[in-house]
Amino acid sequence: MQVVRGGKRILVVTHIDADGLCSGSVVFASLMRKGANVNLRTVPDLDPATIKDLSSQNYDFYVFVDLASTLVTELEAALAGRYLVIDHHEISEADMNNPSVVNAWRYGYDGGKEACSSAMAYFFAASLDPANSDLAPLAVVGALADRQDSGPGRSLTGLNRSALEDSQGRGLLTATSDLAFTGRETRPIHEAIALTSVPFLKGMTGSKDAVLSILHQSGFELKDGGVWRTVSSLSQDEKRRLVEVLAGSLGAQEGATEALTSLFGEVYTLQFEDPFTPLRDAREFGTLLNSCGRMGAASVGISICLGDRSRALKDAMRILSEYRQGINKALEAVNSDPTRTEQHDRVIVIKGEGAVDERLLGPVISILTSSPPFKDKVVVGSAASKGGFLKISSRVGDSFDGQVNLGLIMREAAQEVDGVGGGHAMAAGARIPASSSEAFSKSVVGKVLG
Ligand SMILES: [Mn+2]
Repeated sequence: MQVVRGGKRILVVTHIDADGLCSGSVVFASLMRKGANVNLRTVPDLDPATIKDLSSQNYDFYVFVDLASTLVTELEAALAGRYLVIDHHEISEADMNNPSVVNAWRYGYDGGKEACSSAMAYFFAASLDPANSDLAPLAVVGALADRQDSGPGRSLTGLNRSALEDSQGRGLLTATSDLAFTGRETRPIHEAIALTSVPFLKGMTGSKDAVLSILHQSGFELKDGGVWRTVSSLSQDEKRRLVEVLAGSLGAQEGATEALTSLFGEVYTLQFEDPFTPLRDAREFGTLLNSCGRMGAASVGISICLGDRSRALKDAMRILSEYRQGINKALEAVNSDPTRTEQHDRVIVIKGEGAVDERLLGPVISILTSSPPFKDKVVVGSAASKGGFLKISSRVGDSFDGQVNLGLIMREAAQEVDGVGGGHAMAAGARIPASSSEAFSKSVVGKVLG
C-alpha cells in the first residue's frame, strides 16, 4: 500500500493466455481503483532477457502475474524489494517463503487444479478492498480457461470455488448442471455442438451442416414454433437422447460415448452479460480471451476484462471466429492425413508443418489430448516457425496413466539439438531448428518411455 499511496510508478506484467489476461486485469483494476500510478503490459513469455529489459525501464515497482515463479533468483538480482509475484505455477522450496512471491502452492492449494492466477489475483484485490468482489467472475473465467474444472462433474474446487461463491453471492454468476456445449444457452443446437471442441467430436466439431443433417435424420426436434431451440432448453430426457444420437453417429470411435457423457457437468453463466455474446458462458469467455492472446491482440482481451463491451467486443468476436476457423482447418488437416501422425508406444507425434499456424499449435494439441485416439498418449506436435525453426507443443493426454515431466523432457531434448524448451509437467513446448526434427522426436519418444 505504501507503493500505491506514494504515487510510485507501478508496472503490472502478465501472461497473454486467458488466465493471464484475467489476472493481470484484476490486479491492474484493483490498483487503479486505489489511485495508483499503474500501467499494464502483456508478454508471451518471461525470460531473463525480458526481466533485464523491464528492470531497465523507469518503474519503481513491478507486479508479475501468472508468470515468473521459476525466475525468482533473476528477479531478486534485478529488482530486490521492488517486485511482487502473484502466480500458481510450481515453485521451488527455496523460493516458497520469499515474501515477494504470492504463490498458490505456498498457501496449501494445488496450483494446477485448485487455484489459477486469476483466483490468486482476485483474492489479492479483495484484500485491498472488499468492494472488488465485482471482479470475482474473472477468476472463474481464468480457472475454466486454465482447465482447472477438474472437480467432480467438471466443477471448480479450492480457491477457484471460493471465487465462484463470491461471484454467486453478488448475483453476478450462476452455476448449474447442464450439457457443457459451447453456446448451450444462445445457439441453435446444431451450432452449439459444432462450436464445441473439448472434447473434439470428429465429423461434428466445426461442421454445423453435418450436425444439422445428423439431427434431422434422427428426427430430433430442433425448433419450437419456428424458433431454434437451445441445448439448455431441452428436458433431461431430451438431453440424454441427444447424447445417444451423437454417440450413435460417432459410432465405433473409441471413447466417443465417454467423451460425450463427460459433457454433463457444471456450467457457469455470467448474469449481466448479453445472452448473445460469447461472454455469457464463462468457458466461452475464456476461449474468447485465449483467441485474443494467441492472435496477437492481448490488449483487446484486456479491454474486455476491464469492461469494454463495444469496440473491443466487436474486435474480439471477429478474432474468435478467425481463431476457430484456423483451429478447425488445422484439426481437419491432422485428422484427414494419416501421414501427419506418427504412432509410438505411448507417444503420438504430429507433423503440422504447412497445415497448422504456429500461433494455434498449442490449442490444437490441447484439443486433441481430450479426444480419442490421443487422450491416453503424450502428444507432441510441430509447426513451421520463422527462420528455419519449428515450434513444438506437447501435452499429456487427459487419461494418460504414466508419469512424465514434459517440461524437463522438452528442455533436455531441445538442448540436444541446439534449441530451447521447457514448461510444465503436463504441458510444455520448444523451439528447435527444423533440420533436427527427426532427432528431436526420437529423443522425446525415448525420454517418455524412460
Ligand atoms: Mn495460469
